[in-house]
Amino acid sequence: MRLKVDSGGGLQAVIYTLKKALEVGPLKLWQRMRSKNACKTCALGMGGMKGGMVNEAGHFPEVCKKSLQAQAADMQGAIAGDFFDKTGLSSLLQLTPKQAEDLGRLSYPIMHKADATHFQPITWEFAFEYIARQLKEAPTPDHVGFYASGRSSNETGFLLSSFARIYGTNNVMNCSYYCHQASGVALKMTIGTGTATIALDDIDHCDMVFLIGANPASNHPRLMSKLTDLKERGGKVLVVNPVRELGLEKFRVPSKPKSMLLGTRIADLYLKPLAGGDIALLTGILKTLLEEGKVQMDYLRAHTEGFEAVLEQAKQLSFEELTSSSGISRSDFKAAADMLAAHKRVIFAWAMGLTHHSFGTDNVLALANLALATGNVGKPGAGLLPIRGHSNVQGIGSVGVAPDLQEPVRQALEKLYGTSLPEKPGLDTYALIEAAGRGDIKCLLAIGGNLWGSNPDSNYAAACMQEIETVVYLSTKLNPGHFHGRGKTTIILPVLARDEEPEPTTQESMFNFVRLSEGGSPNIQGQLRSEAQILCYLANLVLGKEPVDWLKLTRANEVRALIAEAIPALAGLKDIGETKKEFTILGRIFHTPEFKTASGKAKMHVTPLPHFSFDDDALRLITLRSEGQFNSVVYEEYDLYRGMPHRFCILVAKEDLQRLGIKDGDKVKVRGEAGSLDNIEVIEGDIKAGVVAMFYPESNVLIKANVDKRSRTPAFKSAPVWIEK
Ligand SMILES: Nc1nc2c(c(=O)[nH]1)N[C@H]1C(S)=C(S)[C@@H](COP(=O)(O)OP(=O)(O)OC[C@H]3O[C@@H](n4cnc5c(=O)[nH]c(N)nc54)[C@H](O)[C@@H]3O)O[C@H]1N2
Ligand SMILES: Nc1nc2c(c(=O)[nH]1)N[C@H]1C(S)=C(S)[C@@H](COP(=O)(O)OP(=O)(O)OC[C@H]3O[C@@H](n4cnc5c(=O)[nH]c(N)nc54)[C@H](O)[C@@H]3O)O[C@H]1N2
Ligand SMILES: [Mo]
Repeated sequence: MRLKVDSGGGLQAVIYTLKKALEVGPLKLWQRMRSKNACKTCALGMGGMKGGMVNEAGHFPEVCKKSLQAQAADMQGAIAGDFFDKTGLSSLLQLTPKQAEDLGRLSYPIMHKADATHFQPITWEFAFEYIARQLKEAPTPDHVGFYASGRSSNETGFLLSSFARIYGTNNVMNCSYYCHQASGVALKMTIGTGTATIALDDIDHCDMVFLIGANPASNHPRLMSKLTDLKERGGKVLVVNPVRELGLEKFRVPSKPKSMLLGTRIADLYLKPLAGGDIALLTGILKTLLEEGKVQMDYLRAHTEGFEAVLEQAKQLSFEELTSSSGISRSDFKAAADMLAAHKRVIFAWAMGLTHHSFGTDNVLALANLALATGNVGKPGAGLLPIRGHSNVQGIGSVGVAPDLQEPVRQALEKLYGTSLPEKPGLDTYALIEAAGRGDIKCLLAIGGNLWGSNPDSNYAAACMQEIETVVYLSTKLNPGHFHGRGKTTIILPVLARDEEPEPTTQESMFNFVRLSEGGSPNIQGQLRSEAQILCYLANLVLGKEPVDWLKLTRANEVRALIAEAIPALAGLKDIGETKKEFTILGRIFHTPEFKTASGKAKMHVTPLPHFSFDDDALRLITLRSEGQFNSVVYEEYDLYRGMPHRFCILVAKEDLQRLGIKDGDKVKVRGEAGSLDNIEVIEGDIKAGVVAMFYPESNVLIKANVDKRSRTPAFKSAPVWIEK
């Protein structure tokens, strides 16, 4: 019998917490959890100057199993000094994500050269000189790429962007291209800004949440306490998700006695569309509202542009087309339309279920159209909320870790540094992989993350990365990407985590709130350095004192002064080190319907229904996160929520099992466009027929990169696969 719990959160989260506390020491863990540092996991935002486990509204305790998981992991011991002598590359290549994570903290720099059987420890001095030489000797600056995951601070992000641009390239990219890029693009097209239109506080004033393509029960647990609050005050939640996610049906919030004991019902209406069926579903709801005369025409006329064409499209498409393309019945369109029309303050929240498609930008545009047609953008307690991933993914974007700098920022940087910056557009993340495959990248500097593991088509990604002369990783711990995504030469540098850094740093939450982290002392003994220090030393070796004294920038205050000068929205960073005054970025939260477009009106865009050209036998694969993982880092192999006992399972609907003549527990081969996986265990689950789900990153070997033209984000959620007995 397989273990499965009856609700999200609850006792299993508490037991896990106690177990982890015992492993690393309850007092030590408590002190770390309460330290004045922004939470390390998702971008919901927690901690900072108000102390750990306190949210933006000052509420305590905000308990989350995930933040404990990340914290306890950073408190593991160090990898032994002779580990790499004893363990060759061939063994390192066999490590699973969990095994790599469980090795513990990296505490000394290591290097691997082509054809060597082993990594070997090196000194920092050697590492700096080696990397600096590679940067100086690259044929052109555009032969170098810089990648950052969303964990680094604003200060590190700004240093990275400045260093790369002064060095001479715009090849500065971050994990956002595989994450919420489509949201940023679509929001900018619609309202002129690329982030949430609401503050955390707005969730306390909404009367309905439209939650689409997201699983906060596992990935943003603290959003669940907001949803239980909403339910307790009589509000409604509509969920759109091809998988019936247990925690979105019933959730137990550990810090709320009643919810913990009885569980809180979350979804009032749960619609299960086909993966990739969201545009049809959203248009179906819009068409229903239109027919019932419930579209907010006065709002559209006063505050939007382009609505006529969007409404016309909804009129023209037939309910038959919308039903077959979404997999949702006309009566469910009506149920959703009625719920929307009955509520005055609706928040539309989404995550990867919308962005991870080759039409991800259209998905978000279609959602924004519905939010506007119901008059829900630009008033308190209502609006658009992209549920962001990494704890500071939004912040590093705000400080310019992106290939395209906004023109005013670019000009400000040129003025600040008194030098001209490169004009040639930089590569996005997937373009970098392709360029590497062509032999056009000589050096890659990656700050955190797992670029290989986050890529579609793992074998192709490995082959491309292995063409790079020198790959440099800055990392707290090891992951399989360090070995599969190695270059001809690979250097891995051990870094301090946010709460171990000697200098205070800042982070930005998904609600545009900037917090200060005070740093702390290292959890382990070793030769760890901060990311910022490493960048400054390297810049100093490569560029000398030009055009700034890079060594002076090891002091975070100095970097913040530069950011404040270059980016007016972040002027509050100037003296945050002294005042400790955390702040909300101005001009992004809309409580009135006046937007940052040229006309001040929101722009609506027609979104065509996607066309899938797979053969009839193809199933649509969703690759997702299990309950016990953070991106490519796996903490627990068992997914208690979905009853999936290990990483190599496929969730299949009953109808599909019958059609394919297979049953729960069978071992099958799953074939995708890029590769196949044998011995995959079939799990019967509550998932839309025609759709199957597997865990990321293991399933990335199956998927060919099919990227959205506008956001350049791969279709991680609607890839064709075939099941073979
Ligand atoms: N514990 C934990 N927290 C995390 C992370 C983690 O790995 N672990 N990752 C962080 C990061 S970087 C991110 S980006 C976020 C990710 O947070 P999510 O976006 O919630 O993560 P996914 O597991 O990718 O799940 C997406 C959800 O979308 C649904 N879905 C898939 N395809 C479709 C579709 O076509 N339509 C609709 N409507 N739904 C669909 C899936 O069934 C799943 O429930 O979480 C962040 N927080
Ligand atoms: N098939 C499929 N692929 C996907 C996704 C999917 O849903 N399906 N999701 C995509 C998404 S949303 C994202 S955001 C990307 C994730 O892409 P990335 O952000 O590149 O990957 P992570 O797995 O978050 O990176 C984890 C690694 O970061 C390092 N690390 C952890 N903490 C720190 C730190 O404090 N400092 C430093 N320097 N390093 C640290 C550790 O080595 C750890 O193993 O993957 C994408 N890929
Ligand atoms: Mo993400």
